[in-house]
Amino acid sequence: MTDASPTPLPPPTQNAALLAWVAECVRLCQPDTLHWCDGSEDEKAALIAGMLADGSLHPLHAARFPGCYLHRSNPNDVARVEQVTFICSELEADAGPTNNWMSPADARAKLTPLFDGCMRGRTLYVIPYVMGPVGSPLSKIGVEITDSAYVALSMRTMTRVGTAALEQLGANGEFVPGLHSIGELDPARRFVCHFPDERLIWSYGSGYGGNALLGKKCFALRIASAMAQGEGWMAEHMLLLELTDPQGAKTYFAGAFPSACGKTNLAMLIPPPALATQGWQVRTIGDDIAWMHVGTDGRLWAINPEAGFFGVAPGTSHQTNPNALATTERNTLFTNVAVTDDGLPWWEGIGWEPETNAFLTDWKGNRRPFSDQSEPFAHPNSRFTAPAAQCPCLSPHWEDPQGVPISGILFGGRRNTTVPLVLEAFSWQHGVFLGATMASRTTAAAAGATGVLRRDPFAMLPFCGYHMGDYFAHWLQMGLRIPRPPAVFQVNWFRKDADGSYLWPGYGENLRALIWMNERIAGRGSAVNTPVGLVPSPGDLHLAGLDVPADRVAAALQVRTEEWGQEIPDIKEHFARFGERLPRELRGELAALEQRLRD
Ligand code: O2Y
Ligand code: MN
Repeated sequence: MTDASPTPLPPPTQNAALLAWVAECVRLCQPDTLHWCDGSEDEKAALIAGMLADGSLHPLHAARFPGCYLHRSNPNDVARVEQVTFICSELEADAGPTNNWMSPADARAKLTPLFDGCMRGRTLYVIPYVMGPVGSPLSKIGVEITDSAYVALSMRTMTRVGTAALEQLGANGEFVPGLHSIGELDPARRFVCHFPDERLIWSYGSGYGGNALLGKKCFALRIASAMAQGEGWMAEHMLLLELTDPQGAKTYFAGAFPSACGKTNLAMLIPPPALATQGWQVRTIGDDIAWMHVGTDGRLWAINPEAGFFGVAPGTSHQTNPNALATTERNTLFTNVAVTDDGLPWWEGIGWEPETNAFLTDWKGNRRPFSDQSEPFAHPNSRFTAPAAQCPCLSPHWEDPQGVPISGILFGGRRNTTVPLVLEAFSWQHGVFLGATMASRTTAAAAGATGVLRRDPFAMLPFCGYHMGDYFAHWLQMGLRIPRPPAVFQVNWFRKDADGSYLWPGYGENLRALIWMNERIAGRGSAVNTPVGLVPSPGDLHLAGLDVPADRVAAALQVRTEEWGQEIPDIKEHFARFGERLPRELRGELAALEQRLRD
């Protein structure tokens, strides 16, 4: 429904709180036109037509990529911006040492003048959306107001938008409001502010991904994590996958990995032929975010709150992730990839090369010969926004309203050394210690230096909406509330030998670690008790058909106490940041680890 005053149409909801907030935003932002998104196909066609006309969308090869388009973001706006992402709790202490903090009053004082009149000459889109399966008791409603048609189009893929959301909201339901404007796309006037006490989001000055699609990192992680702490559930930066064994038994895993560590690849894993023949299967539930609640049966049940994938394009190929590639063959919005002269999307690591005399248009819109390799053609953080429903390996249970029961939780990261391929925690509390001390080498997913080792507890460093020490305590508390808790594992697909070569081939072969975890969960698999956890010996892994020398498998699994010893000072420094709010149980786990290493 589009409304250009002075002939207002009746709004499509009776929800007084929503109507009041929309009116307040209209007064503040002063758009020329107001559009309530209904989620219809006509609306999608109109958004696309408008963006093609204004040049913010480019058609791709219609026969090879039906319904697919390319968008180029401003070159100064290509990733999440952690340095201008704020948690605006009343007390600075409640945002904790890992978040930027601004007082709610200061945030309002800073951002109100930016929003004031910012939508003059623009359309204000009201996007009601559901995070989670429509009608699920675990799903939640958000409403994003934005002046970006790109955001309105992307939200349709990443969430369930429109009438269904307003129906679920009803006249009195609660929603998380998020106000967004691209503003002038000036990095100096860019802010992503979260008000956890009010459950409100204000984002100004960026049109890119997680800064602008407010349902994703802002709501489903930062605001939801604060809600979950108060309400006794968990909002986590986790993939969800379904493992089916040759007998047809299904086991569900959740996995936390820092940004761009292969979460999407693991969620869409293709078993190696020897294991596929035996009947092993992996199906996807989600690739980025999990909301988890304790069920009446005492298990932890998880939903994927999202409806699409916002995946990293570079490196995605038929070799690395054929399922992701197949998902993006239609109805997909590509952002900041390159394009061939005949309209094919292209990126580094896509698995095929254009002719050497071919020309490509790079992510900045510059056409140059492919032989000019002076800089990447696709931005390293270029993305595809694709509907989950198109994923060939999607689990039929991905939208089950009650979620799926989680039997195993994985914590992973990019570690060249120290962390073995897989280990099992001794207990839930030890698992929380493993999550709290996770570390990984940084990638291009967020602005900032890449290749630096940083502690990223639970892969939530950029996404925890409150004090990280309290978040650790929440995890410990949840352990007491889950009568049948999942087993916890740490994994590392990225360990290297002394020459810098990966010891483990990764990708589909990671299924072998999953199978061992499955065996442990079932009470069958054996393990060696080491100071850092329960580790399989090479003979405990299902290695049929694996083309890796035995000594390299052994090296991938090795626990070297001297390397772990070197971790201790770094973990102490990391823990020191949380001061009094570091749960004493974690201090105890650290002391116990030191003792075991000494023994
Ligand atoms: O949200 C962005 O702007 C890019 S980063 C991203 C995108 C999809 C899923 N996860 C992430 C992440 O940084 O964790
Ligand atoms: Mn992510």
